[in-house]
Amino acid sequence: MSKLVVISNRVAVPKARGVAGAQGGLAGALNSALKEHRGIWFGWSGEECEEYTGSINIQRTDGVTTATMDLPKQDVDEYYNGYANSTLWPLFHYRIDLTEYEREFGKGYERVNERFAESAAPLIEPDDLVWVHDYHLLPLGERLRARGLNNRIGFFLHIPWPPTRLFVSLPFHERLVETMLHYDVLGFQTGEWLESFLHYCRKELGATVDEVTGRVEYGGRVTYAKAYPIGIDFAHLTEQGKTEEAKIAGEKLLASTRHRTAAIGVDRLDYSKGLPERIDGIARFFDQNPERVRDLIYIQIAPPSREDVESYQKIRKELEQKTGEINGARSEVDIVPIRYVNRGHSLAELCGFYRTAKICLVTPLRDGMNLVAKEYIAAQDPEDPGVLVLSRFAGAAQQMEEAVLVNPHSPDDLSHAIKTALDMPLKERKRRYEALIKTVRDDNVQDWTKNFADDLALLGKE
Ligand code: ADQ
Repeated sequence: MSKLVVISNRVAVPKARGVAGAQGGLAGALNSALKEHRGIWFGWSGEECEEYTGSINIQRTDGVTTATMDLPKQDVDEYYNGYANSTLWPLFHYRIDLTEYEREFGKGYERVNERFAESAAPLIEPDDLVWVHDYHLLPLGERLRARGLNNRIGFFLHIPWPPTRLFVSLPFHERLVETMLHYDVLGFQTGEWLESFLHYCRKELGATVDEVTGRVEYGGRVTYAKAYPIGIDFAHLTEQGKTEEAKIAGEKLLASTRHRTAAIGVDRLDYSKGLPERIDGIARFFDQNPERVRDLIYIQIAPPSREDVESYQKIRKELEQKTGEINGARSEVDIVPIRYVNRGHSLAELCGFYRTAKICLVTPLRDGMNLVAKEYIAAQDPEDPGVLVLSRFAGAAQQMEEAVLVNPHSPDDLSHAIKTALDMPLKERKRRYEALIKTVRDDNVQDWTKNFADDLALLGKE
């Protein structure tokens, strides 16, 4: 029987799941996938070594085999902090202003992708399905093919694919996309990102593209590109929401609000998540509705990430400063309107917080999908559900139209959405919840995995 080999930048063993949120939504999704198939998960250990040796460390934890390698500091600087997180991440989130085009980063990225290929290839048997994840490893499929692998190899991009006009600002953009066309299946979060990718292939590469089936023919190879919107592990989250830990967390939050409505935000501390813009929206709400300052308390949970990258240090300072300003201007003896917590929480605790908070603000400026939006809905009490305020620019908005959709750049729009959410009658909250819970429950991560793996096994196989 063929096995599933998952390759991503980092691996996260099941017991570490949800602890710091550092791995983002990817960790939970992949652990579910690997438990179902007889899987191996390969990636960087997160550790630095003196010199690259190519040796791998294999472990078996809770039904999942993980294989990891260490990388030297120069690789981490150029590939991870450099090309992945200072070039591709900002560019793919439409932040050309933050994008760094350093030659050394590009070289480091190619070198490390070659290292991934070298170390992963011996783990792959002829019939295995190989599933590569995310922007760190765009060229890996081509590198594996260069080592003679004829396996079915698929790739899923967790973040947006930028419009062609932005993407062409990347030096050697053709080379990068040409390498991607060595995968058999390319997955995107939404139809919008998929369309941008297909547009690029047709317009810039001159590939033969069938927009309906996603078939792309280029250089004698055929690749299928499709949208596979990622979901959450609904059953697991529901279970966690019923635990004593969740109950205690929810009660603790409720007690601390002193009869005010709690609104919550849960995000990795990242400029794509629209955090300073969100705080501006809350400030605007207080300015426009001074009589309601005592009605609302906002809790922002945002553990730091990628702290070695300068733009991440800046966003942290900016958020702390903005929060401080609002609290300085609006606190009273018994109220601090914004609470900013910068540490990780278990999924059970998050479920407790989600259920207690009557409003959730998910307002990224750009986001591949956004799993927090889905987790919040999944954790609600069906008899008294809270309101999701969701950015139009999150991939999730394409499936979750019954949320209160906002333009995260506009403080007025945010302020208006907060007021709408605060005043929404129970009947309307239930109507929206019932529509939203359907997609969150039915389009879950198990289906996502199955859809991708099924297509990877069969799509376009001649
Ligand atoms: P992320 O950018 O990390 O993921 P998101 O989808 O919101 O964004 O996932 C964040 C995950 O981290 C959620 O599961 C959340 O519960 C968890 N998390 C956040 N803060 C936490 C905290 N303080 N403690 C514990 N857990 C915390 C990337 C893309 C997204 C895409 C996912 C999955 O950027 O667009 O949805 O991958 O494909």
